[in-house]
Amino acid sequence: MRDAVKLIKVKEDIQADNDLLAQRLRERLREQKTFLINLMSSPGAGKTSLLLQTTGLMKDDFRLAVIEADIDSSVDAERIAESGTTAIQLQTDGFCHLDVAMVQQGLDSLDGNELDLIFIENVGNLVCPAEFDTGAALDVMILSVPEGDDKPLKYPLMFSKCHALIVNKIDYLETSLTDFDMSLLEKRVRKINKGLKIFSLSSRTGEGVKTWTDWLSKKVHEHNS
Ligand SMILES: Nc1nc2c(ncn2[C@@H]2O[C@H](COP(=O)(O)OP(=O)(O)O)[C@@H](O)[C@H]2O)c(=O)[nH]1
Ligand SMILES: [Mg+2]
Repeated sequence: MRDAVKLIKVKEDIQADNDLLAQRLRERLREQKTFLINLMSSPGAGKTSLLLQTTGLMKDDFRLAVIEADIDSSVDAERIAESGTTAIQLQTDGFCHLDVAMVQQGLDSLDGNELDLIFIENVGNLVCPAEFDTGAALDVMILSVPEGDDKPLKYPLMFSKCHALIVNKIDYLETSLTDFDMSLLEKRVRKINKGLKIFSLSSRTGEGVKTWTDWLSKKVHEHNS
C-alpha cells in the first residue's frame, strides 16, 4: 500500500499570510493618515470612468493618487494621468487580482506620506479580487446596469466583502435597453450584506456622483483625523 500523501492547502496558507500583511498595512496607513480605497468590478463596469469623476471632484480637498492594476496594459493609468492626477500602473502579468505585496509595490513608488487618499483600481473581475484583502480601509464594488440585477446571486462573496456598492450607468434605466430592476437588486444584496451602503450614479452624465464623493470625503476625514 502506498504511503498516505501529505496534503498542503497552498491557497489557504497564501491567504492567511496575505490577511496578516493586509492588517498590518491597514494599521500603518491609519497611523500615516492615508486612506486607501479598493475599487472592484467586472471589466467595463466603469471603474476608470468613475475614478475620473471622483478625483475631479475631490482633488481640491485631498492630496490623492491612483494605483491602476491590469493584467497587461497601461491605458487606464494614462487616462488618469492625462486628467492631472498622479497615477501608476501595476501590471500583474496574468494574475487576476492584487494582493498586499503588489499594493505595497505601488505604494512604494508613490510618496505615501504626502497623500491623504489613494485609490486602487483592482483587476477587472468579480471573483479573485474578492478573495484577497489589499489592506484598504474601504472595499467598494461597482456594478453597472447592463450587467444585470442577478449578479448578487452569482458572485455573493464580492457583495459580502464590500462596504459600499455603486450601481453605475443608471443612464441606461431611462432607455428601453435594459430590464434592470433596482429594487430587486437591493433585495438580493440585502440577503447577503444587510448593511451595505448603496449608491446609484452615472459616470457618463455625472448624476449621483456628488452624493458618493460627499460620503467618501466624510469617511476620509474620519479616518485621517
Ligand atoms: N452609458 C454609460 N457608459 C459608461 C458609464 N460609465 C462608464 N461607461 C462606459 O463604459 C465603458 C467602460 O468604462 P471603464 O471606465 O473603462 O470601465 P472599467 O473597465 O471598469 O475601468 C466605457 O466605454 C465608458 O465610457 C455610465 O455611467 N454610463
Ligand atoms: Mg479601467
